[in-house]
Amino acid sequence: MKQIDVAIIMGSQSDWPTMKHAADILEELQISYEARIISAHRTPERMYEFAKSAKGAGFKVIIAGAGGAAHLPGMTASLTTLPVFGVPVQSQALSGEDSLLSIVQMPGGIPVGTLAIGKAGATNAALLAAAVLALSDADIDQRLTAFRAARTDAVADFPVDA
Ligand code: RP5
Repeated sequence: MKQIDVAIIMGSQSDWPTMKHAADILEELQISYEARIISAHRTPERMYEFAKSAKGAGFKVIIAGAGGAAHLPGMTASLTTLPVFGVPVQSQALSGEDSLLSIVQMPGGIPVGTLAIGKAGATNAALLAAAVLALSDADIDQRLTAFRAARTDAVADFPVDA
């Protein structure tokens, strides 16, 4: 069975438009991933099963997105030693500040690498996952380096009128 490097998990189907930005980056960098809906409060047993078996299944990094009282990244991190990157999804009630604080304020001992709210966070979670994988994969390192160089090349020296 082919090993999949990154698991993208999210609390709800409604998180997918945000988390798809992580998937898009991983596809661009030709990094294998699997995206799943896993809710800490609606499907806690699915979360437990996934997190306990993720390392054995060959995943190397977990990207976890959730909104509101966003327990998923922290609970997942408590059940595995794989690196977990948390993406605060923008909530309707509090614009994602609730998600951010829920994910970022982990007590010392169980780390969740927390990204920005929304699209930027999902994008950067994928780039961080790529950076982790690039440490032991020269092909990914090359593609990530080229990705970054393209962003640099895209910046003009001088502004122009729109
Ligand atoms: C969280 O509740 C999810 O991560 C989602 O961001 C939020 C709202 O979920 P839905 O009510 O849209 O399913 O568990």
